Amino acid sequence: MENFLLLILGRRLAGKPVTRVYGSHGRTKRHYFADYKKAEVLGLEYEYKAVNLVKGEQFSPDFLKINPIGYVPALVDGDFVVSDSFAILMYLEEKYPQPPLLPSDLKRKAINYQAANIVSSSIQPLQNLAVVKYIEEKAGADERDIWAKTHIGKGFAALEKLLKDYAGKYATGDEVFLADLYLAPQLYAAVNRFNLDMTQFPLLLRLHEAYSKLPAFQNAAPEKQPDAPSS
Ligand SMILES: N[C@@H](CCC(=O)N[C@@H](CS)C(=O)NCC(=O)O)C(=O)O
Repeated sequence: MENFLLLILGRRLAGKPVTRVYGSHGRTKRHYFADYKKAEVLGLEYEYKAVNLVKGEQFSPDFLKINPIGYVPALVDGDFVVSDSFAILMYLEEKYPQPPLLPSDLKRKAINYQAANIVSSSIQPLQNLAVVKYIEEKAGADERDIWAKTHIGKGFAALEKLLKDYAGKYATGDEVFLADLYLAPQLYAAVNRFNLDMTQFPLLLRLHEAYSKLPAFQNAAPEKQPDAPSS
């Protein structure tokens, strides 16, 4: 497909204004589904536009107009455009405050920010498509895998320690909050894409299992996206 704009997939409500989310099913790279996960939790109708990262559609002139850095996710709400999962989530949070994405307790809120940032700043960028592709080209597939597992493992070891005093059914209690939205796709990637040995991270493994039982998370899984390969 030449032009991602032609890939109008996902749900639409005829005649109703819709929020549009640009994303990727993420079969071969990180699964940042937090953006539309939030929409799934809220039950918002949105139109999903697939951007094929392996084919480089993120660098097409049309997509670069939406997000000049060439990353998904991006959100278009009417004539407003915003990119980066954190900015998208905070925008949706303020626009639709219920159910809240953060706990009211100050300290738990801070732990949510910390966990989300460990994923988005200290894990995900090190295993992003462009990075692992570069390492594979320079040093081969084995080095690529070692690199990815090392950096995911380092972040997971920190998260395992951080969350042990806060976790309930989910990362910071018995409700799904911001930290869970970041952890779920990172755990999914670690298990399904990088085959990380999760026995070292029993708390995170338990959270991964808990997320897999939630319908909103199931709907946001890469294989459920309209552009997921059938095999
Ligand atoms: N900080 C950004 C990171 C976005 C990002 O790295 N997106 C990846 C997919 S998960 C991407 O578009 N990669 C394309 C590439 O590496 O060329 C966010 O949280 O939205």
